[in-house]
Amino acid sequence: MTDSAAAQPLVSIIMGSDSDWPTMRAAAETLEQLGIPFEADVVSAHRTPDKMVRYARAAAGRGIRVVVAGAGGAAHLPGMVASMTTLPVIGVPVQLARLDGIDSLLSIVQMPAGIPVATVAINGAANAGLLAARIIGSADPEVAERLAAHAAELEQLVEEKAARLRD
Ligand code: RP5
Repeated sequence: MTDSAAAQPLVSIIMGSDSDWPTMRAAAETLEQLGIPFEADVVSAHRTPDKMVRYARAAAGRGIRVVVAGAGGAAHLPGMVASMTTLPVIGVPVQLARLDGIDSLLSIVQMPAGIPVATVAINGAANAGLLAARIIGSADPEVAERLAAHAAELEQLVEEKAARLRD
């Protein structure tokens, strides 16, 4: 679907349908802000199962360090990908029109012991991007510095809003 610049992507953002992109783009925007190269693609556990298997098995060998996988409804993509790679997989439950995303959340969060998926909140793609950045940042001091600066900006923003409230 898209690549950030020409650099080797470190994070793979995949989703079950292009209809997930309005939600998942927050992960891409977060990584872009933090200067972390990523790729994004549609990979469906149900509609393109062969592609999913190829993608999951090849990801680590291509230099991907973290997979962010979003899906809605019967959201099997994050768990299936996690079963075919040792890379960390972050699952994003995408909210659909029916069931408020509870179905997506429960499909992703209740993994059997042995195959972990780090599940973020329903539509929590921005936090998925940040979590992926933290994983990269644990071995990359420059990324860790950018994350610290981001947290400081957030703190300042909260204080500015609080000050306006007090005025
Ligand atoms: C899931 O089915 C996708 O992740 C998406 O959230 C949902 C609906 O897909 P579309 O019918 O909009 O393509 O596999």
